[in-house]
Amino acid sequence: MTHAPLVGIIMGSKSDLQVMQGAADVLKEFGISYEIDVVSAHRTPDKMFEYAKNAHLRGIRVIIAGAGGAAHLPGMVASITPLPVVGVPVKSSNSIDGWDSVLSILQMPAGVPVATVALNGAKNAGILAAQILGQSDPVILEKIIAYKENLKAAVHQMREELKK
Ligand code: RP5
Repeated sequence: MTHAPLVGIIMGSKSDLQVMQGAADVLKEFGISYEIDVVSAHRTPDKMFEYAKNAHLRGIRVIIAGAGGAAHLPGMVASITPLPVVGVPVKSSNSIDGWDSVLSILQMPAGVPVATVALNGAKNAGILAAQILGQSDPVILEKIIAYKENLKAAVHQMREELKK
């Protein structure tokens, strides 16, 4: 992406990339600039603090944060940044079916929201970030409207195929 990034995608480990790539792919599809980085709440807390403290000053408008296990990254980033944070619970291999990741990200205290998507739901995180940006950018909004039209058309197609 050539423009200054509007969305910051961060994850607790490079092992989360396979899932988090889903958010990047959607943003690319919508033509939205993003940056992507590994920021660990537990292993690089200073970097996490610095990232969350400065992201809005660098022009980032939405943060998508993914992590697995004791997934504190999205919540801790949300506690520092004024930006909306979309949290992606990543099912890490040693997890208890991913519930650890889901609950760590979902169960935030009142006052510090994280918009939590489904387990491994990075694609929806990308769409949600686009929708947030679309509220102040008519070009992105049009793309989201077209995207939803395509979803509808795909279901119509399914119905037609069933009739055959
Ligand atoms: C979390 O622990 C990461 O977000 C990742 O989902 C999980 C495993 O990390 P690695 O051991 O693969 O670095 O911090």
